[in-house]
Amino acid sequence: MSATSEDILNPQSEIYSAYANVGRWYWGLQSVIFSHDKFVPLREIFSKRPEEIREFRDGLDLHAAALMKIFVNLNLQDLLIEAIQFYIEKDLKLQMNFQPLNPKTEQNVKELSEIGYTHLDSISLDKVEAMNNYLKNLPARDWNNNPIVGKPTEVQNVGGFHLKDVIACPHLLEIANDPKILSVVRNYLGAAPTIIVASAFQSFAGKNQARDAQLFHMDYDDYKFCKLFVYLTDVDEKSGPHVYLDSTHKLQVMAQKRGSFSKGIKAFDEWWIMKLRKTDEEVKEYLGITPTKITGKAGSAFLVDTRGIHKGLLPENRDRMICQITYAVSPRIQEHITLLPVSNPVIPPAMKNPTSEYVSRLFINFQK
Ligand SMILES: O=C(O)CCC(=O)C(=O)O
Ligand SMILES: [Fe+2]
Repeated sequence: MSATSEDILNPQSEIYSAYANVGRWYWGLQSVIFSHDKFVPLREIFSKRPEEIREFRDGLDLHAAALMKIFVNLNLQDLLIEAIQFYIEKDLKLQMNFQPLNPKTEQNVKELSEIGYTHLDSISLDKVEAMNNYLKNLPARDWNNNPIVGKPTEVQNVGGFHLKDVIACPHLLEIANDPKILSVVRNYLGAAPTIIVASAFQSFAGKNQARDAQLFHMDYDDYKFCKLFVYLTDVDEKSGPHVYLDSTHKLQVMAQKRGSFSKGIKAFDEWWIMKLRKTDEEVKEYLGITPTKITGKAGSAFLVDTRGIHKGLLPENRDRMICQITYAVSPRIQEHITLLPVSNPVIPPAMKNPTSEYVSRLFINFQK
């Protein structure tokens, strides 16, 4: 259920605080863009003066309109991310503390940059079990918010959970704030990340047709973003692995494919840009890339830049349970929720630090 505007504007509600912070954030970024010559090239796209950002919606609208323009221009993308990091460090003056890279995490960043995904240390089985035990007692929901756990509908192969339940899942936000993972993400994105999505979903086996995100597609969650996936069930080739087309998150790689496509650039764009879902045959014809299936035991964790072409394969023999966290550079808040109090037992004391406070501010109320 969505909140009313009175809820959002009521200072007593937690929803107010998340949205008010997002409004202030957008206002602050505009101030940076308008007060430093270095960021002049961004003003054509981020054209509103700070005083025109009166509430979070003004910021969200401005950024929604800017997304595709920044997406296709790597110079502007880098400059925007620099402005965001400048804003966080120099204006917000947040004392965040991301772990320095070590050889392993440096390799993670390199793989994300070059291939588009990277494997992380597995989550321990006791944590996975606690997460599964928690989730299996909750109703999954379909796109209309109706509970469907264990009984997939005719037209839907995947069931998700309510966001308010997902954020209270044992270990999930703790894993999402793991200092090693945050260090990889921070270094990959180029700015301190904001978690904008926390989700858990079950893909049902035995359906006869792949649907929605089970077909190849790209995500457009933010200017730069990546997703953490954690398998909560064993995933082999037949139980719904995440499937990725290596390096398709790189504009340079796609530009090269586009330029050399036998049927021309126009045909390529109609497929790459305009067609939401892409078939396996098309992938072969347009890109000639063999898909990588990411398999792994329950507890396997990996980061993916899902700006590249990907899907979750329809499971044949066993349901797949997975959870997913999206890290972005801007606070593209997606759903009205009551924030989880930081005093909730699923939040370990070590998370009460300025880094997690920034990263998780759309989901956790650090004042409560
Ligand atoms: O289910 C999967 O493996 C991928 C789902 C997906 O497309 C996404 O989370 O962006
Ligand atoms: Fe996706």
